[in-house]
Amino acid sequence: MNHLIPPHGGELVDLMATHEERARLKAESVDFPSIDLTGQQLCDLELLVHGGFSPLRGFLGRADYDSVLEHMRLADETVWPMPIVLAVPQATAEGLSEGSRVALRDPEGTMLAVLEIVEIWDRDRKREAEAVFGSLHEEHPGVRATLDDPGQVCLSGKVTGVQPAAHHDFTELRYTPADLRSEFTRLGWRLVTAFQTRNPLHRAHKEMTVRASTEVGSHLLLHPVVGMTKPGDVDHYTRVRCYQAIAHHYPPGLMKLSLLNLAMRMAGPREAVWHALIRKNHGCSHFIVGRDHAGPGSDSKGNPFYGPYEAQDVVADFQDDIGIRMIPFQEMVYSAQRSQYLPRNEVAEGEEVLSVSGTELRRRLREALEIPDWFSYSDVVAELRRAYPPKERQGITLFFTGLSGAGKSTIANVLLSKFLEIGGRPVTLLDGDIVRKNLSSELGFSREHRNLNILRIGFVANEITKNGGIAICAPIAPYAETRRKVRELVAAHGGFIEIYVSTPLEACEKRDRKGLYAKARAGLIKEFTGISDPYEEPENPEIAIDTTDLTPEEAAQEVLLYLENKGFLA
Ligand code: PPS
Repeated sequence: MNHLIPPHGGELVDLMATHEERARLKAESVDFPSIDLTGQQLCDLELLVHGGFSPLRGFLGRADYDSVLEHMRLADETVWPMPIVLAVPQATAEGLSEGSRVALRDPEGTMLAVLEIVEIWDRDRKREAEAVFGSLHEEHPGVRATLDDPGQVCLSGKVTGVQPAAHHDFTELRYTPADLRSEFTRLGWRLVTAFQTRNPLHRAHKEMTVRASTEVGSHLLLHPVVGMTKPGDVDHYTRVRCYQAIAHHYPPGLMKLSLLNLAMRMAGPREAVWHALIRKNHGCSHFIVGRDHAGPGSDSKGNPFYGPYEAQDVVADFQDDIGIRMIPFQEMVYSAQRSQYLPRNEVAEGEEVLSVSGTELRRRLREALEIPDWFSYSDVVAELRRAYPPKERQGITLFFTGLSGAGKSTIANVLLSKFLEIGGRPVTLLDGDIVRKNLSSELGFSREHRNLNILRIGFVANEITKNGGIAICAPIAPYAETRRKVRELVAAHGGFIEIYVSTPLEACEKRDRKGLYAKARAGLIKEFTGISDPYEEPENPEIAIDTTDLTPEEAAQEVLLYLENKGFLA
């Protein structure tokens, strides 16, 4: 069958303006209204302009949109499964009219393209989510993103590229569809199997991709997504370093690595069809579809959003129309007995197979535990260890909360000295008073201002934690919701330890070191926490300390013992 597939196939759309057109559009654009593109729109635009989304020549109009939602085809019956729309908030759409032109800009304000608006129409996000994801389950990341998207009004029409999107990382690995096609011709690669991924690759993937390409007698394109993937995935910088490491373990001359700036939707089977089409546009003849392709896994009850091989069934129905051959693949597992990988359906009954899940891998990285040789290559693991250091080298935020006079600043200052003595990590103290003097001097004590103050502290603490430092924060932070937001932000990048200094109001008031309680009681200070303003007690702090009968040294030791116990101190 292979000889039936035209090499590096199909017509390729190129929406980039010529040099002269570009100069003209730039001059004319002073009168154009502008749209600042979202992350997803930036990715979509890049693929539209370079033909990764061929045959599309712009953002979808209503008739194509309806047809795509309905049966994965454009209105003219061409296969196209994903609604590629330029959806903007109502307020942005006001003042725009059909027949006018708009400048599409990146976050730095550079005009990347011009859209000639042919149609302005309203999208139905609920219907769209249901059609694209086959679900309205709010835990599905794609469903949530669609329903929460502020873009309601769609602008469709002809797109003209003015400036290629700026990428400053791994530039040598970013091939456009035209680049890849001519590269394959130059190399003499007639058949090319593409492999899509959003994860670091290990031995199982290498075995699968080599087997798949060998099966059909093709070369191999490793085509990882570096645009937008599932929230929580390994960042693409780390992944690409891992791909570069694993590249050395492929047979020489078999594989090429190229990065794809795609914004994934996590739409499972429908997305698999889209991926296949995109790879055909990049000059590939074959496409591997494995287990749960482009699926977001399972919901919190453990129910998978898609069947493990559902994507294969759908791609099978469309592959002839698209003009690419699917190579369906089972999950690869390791047989200890045979010391080799094999597809799960080739495992003999009773044969023991080994595997390491993503969660287990992260646990081992976090705790600096062994990662077996049969699972991955040492250079890939070394890259992952650099990105996921063990707890003793991770950044930490110590977030104190409690009433004024509870002892937050005193303990925080003792800890500052202790950490400086221990050394190894940079330490920053973000005490309530310090922050109010330097970061939040214009803020008062209304609920709104307190929340803003805490979110600023959270932002700085997150930056420090991300970069491996220790942030000691000691505000009152009276509101649970804001504390939760800060936790959510920081916990993604390192340790977040909430320390509730639970010293009761009576003890704080008795101390009244700053004389503020007396003033508050006398009505001279308004909105004073505990007296005339609320304090919401933390329900699940990592540590709670009542300093009524503790010395600052004793209180600080409780925190240090906790950190030691959790592995944060070497
Ligand atoms: S908050 O609620 O987290 O934004 O407060 P924070 O930034 O920690 O500021 C608290 C310190 O400001 C002094 N102060 C007040 N506290 C509470 N309520 C009112 N109305 C108020 N006015 C001034 C007080 O000294 C707090 O310091 P600490 O270190 O907590 O005693």
